[in-house]
Amino acid sequence: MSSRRTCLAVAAAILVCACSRAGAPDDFLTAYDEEYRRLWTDAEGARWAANTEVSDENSRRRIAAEQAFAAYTGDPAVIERLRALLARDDLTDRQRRQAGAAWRIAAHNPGTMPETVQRLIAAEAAQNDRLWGYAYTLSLPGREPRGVTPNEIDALLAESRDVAERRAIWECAKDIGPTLRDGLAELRTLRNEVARGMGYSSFFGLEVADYGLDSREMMAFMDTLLIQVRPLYAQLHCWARHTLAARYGVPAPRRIPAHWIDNRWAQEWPGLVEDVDLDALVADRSAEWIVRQAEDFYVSLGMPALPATFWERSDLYELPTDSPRRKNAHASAWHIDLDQDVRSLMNVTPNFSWFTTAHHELGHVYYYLGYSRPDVPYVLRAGANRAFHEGIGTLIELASNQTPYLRQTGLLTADRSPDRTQWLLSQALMGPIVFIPFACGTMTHFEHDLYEEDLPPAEWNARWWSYAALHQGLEPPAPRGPSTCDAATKSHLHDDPAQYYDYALSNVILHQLHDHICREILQCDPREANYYGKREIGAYLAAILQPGATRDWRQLLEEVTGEPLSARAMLAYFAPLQSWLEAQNRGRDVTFD
Ligand code: X8Z
Ligand code: ZN
Repeated sequence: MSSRRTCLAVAAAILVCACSRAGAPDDFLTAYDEEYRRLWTDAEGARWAANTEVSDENSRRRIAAEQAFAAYTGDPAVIERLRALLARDDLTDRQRRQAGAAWRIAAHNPGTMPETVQRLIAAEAAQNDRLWGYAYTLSLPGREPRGVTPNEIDALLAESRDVAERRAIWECAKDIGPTLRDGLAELRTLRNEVARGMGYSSFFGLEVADYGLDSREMMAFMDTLLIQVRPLYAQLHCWARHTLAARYGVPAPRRIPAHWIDNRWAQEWPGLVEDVDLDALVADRSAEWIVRQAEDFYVSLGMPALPATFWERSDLYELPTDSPRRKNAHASAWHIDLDQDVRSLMNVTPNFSWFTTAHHELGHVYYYLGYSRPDVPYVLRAGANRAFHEGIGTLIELASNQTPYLRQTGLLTADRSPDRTQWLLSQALMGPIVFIPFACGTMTHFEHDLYEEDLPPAEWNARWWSYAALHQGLEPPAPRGPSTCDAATKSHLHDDPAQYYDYALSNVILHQLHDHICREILQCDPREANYYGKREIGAYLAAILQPGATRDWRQLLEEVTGEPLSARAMLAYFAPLQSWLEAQNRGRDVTFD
């Protein structure tokens, strides 16, 4: 390890000497880009191995590769060179973006505080193993405890109509929380130390800086979105708590008990619309069919078939229950070599959630392939911003949820014609109207306080539930004891930290794109769109994907949608639900706070 570190330091010194003469930013940026790509490929490959097979050996390799990556990208000499570059006023826009991206990479692992960075890398790897090595044990009332996978937990919540049983399943899903608390506290301290050492308000501020915003500006936008969505959310919440209370034969409570909802965090509310049984649509298909069908969607838009290596190297399906291998249970997409080595890690089983998730993940993969072109430097092979990256996949998720497409795939048979309002209701419950209170409210406010306020672990659970009550109108099945740590059950806090607002913003952006596509290309009602086979849509999307991070995201957004960042299109999409819900809720108090 140390010899590699020395070699890299020497290489960095040569780079700095060779490039410190005036007028040579390109020499430095080109040399940086090559080295960045080489070290990224090693680190990403090692992270892939550690996520597809949790083991001490994979963890050790990951730490070594990440330390090598950090040693170069955060080398004090590289940081100085970047600082000097960014102070110049003669850089081209491209050079400034390259240097800015390299600066933010350095800010995550600055060699100016090597011990903190080393501890952070080791702590991240250890937390990953705790998170994905965890084995859930379910103790249902009157039955023997047994091991369950996250997919099984989700399936049980989707099926059970017994409230006591649901509570046991929900509590089983939360048992992992306390095992992650100390690790998260350590990560928070180290992440903040690094970010503050580089001049950011906190680690939250460092992550937000990718958007050209500070923490306060991001939180102000989150609060605006919450206010905009609230009138429809309040109606939806009121309708849902009455519908669920009737299902469980009890009076409607003011807040929804979390174990009544099929999703472990109530970030989406499936299974509530009797007319729209989405899981039944894919129940007789195979997991393989689901992923192939998602690829077929993109190919129909004129995008290339996925590289053969995607199918050879990805890890797409759930492991058998008795498998000794432990892998990451969450869906993700990977750009291993910043070129054609693209992969996805999923646990697909035939249900509608994995059907949409497969479309979502391939969105990331097609974004990777879109900007992997010679004129996009490696360091700018990223989304216009992170929300764009999430938005493309979620746009295609929305497109895959439209009835004309589902008819075309044969999933929705000719004898079934779901009511349009019920379909839209289901989309609101599974999409942004329910998601934004979780994403902008509970998650982002909690992570903001975690980092910006250094919230002590003893206060985490109370803060988490106070946000869940305020924004989602949610409460735990019973008061949570001092040993619980429910926020820590959300994997993003550990391995995708201080970035959850990406998903909220992606919903806003994707609706802007969808609105534009429906108006300008398909000329159709946005709720009745069929993208399938429309190459013009593929060309429109390719123009967004191909520049990667070489363009300013605000300019790009205005150029491709005709408007700045705005929830207008998203709210217009769901507007027809407002009067229907108001009629359903007549005479009920829709407030929950
Ligand atoms: O984490 C994800 C993606 C990762 S690429 C599957 N999502 C968030 C979540 O699951 O919490 C998508 C929507 C929100
Ligand atoms: Zn995603």
